[in-house]
This record gives sequence, C-alpha cells and structure tokens, in this order.
Amino acid sequence: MSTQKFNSHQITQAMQSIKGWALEPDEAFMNKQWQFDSFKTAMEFIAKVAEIAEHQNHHPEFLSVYRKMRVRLSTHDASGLTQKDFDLAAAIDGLIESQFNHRI
Ligand code: H2B
Repeated sequence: MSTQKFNSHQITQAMQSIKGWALEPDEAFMNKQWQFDSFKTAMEFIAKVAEIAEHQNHHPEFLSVYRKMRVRLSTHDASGLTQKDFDLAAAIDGLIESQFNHRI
C-alpha cells in the first residue's frame, strides 16, 4: 500500500528522485521553501497546491511569510513519510517549474 511508512533506507532512495527537499531530523517530515515575486503569487501557489492536494487526497502544511512559502509534507496516518509524500513533492515541483517564477 502506498501509505506504508518508509524506513530510513527507503527515504534515502526516494529523496534521490526529488531535488531541494530537506529531510527533517525525525525523518517524519520533509520540507522545501520558495520565494515568489509577490505575496499574491505566493497565495496563487497555495491555491494550486491545494487543488493538487485534493486530487491526491494528501494535504501539506504551509508556512507563509509574505513572499516566502515553506511546504512541509508527512503522512499523518502513517506517522512518517510515505510514497504519497514523494508523489506530492514531485507534483509540486512540476507545478513550480511549469507555472511560477521563483527563487529558492
Ligand atoms: N494528508 C496527509 N498529509 N496525511 C494524511 O495522513 C492524510 C492526508 N490522510 N489527507 C488523509 C487525508 C485521510 O485523513 C483521509 C481520511 O484519507
């Protein structure tokens, strides 16, 4: 099942398929931060990620500070990282690449 919690080895492997995501010390969350052109753009980013999240039935945490946005991913039902987090991370990276100007 895709909601099975990854062990350290699986996390290390899966982290290689995505770029710029930081594994938090407890290995239960990963996060990434972007800086957008404006606050409005950052809010548009949230709205688009929300659509993806609803579609995947997997919901990130957002930390918004003016133009900066940090997203944290974890699977609460599994108390750790699962394939769902890596799928969502890849989808968010795809959204960023195709629709947003930003710098990390
Ligand atoms: N999102 C995240 N990030 N973790 C979960 O465990 C989770 C979720 N569970 N979205 C889903 C919804 C669950 O509550 C429903 C019932 O499928």
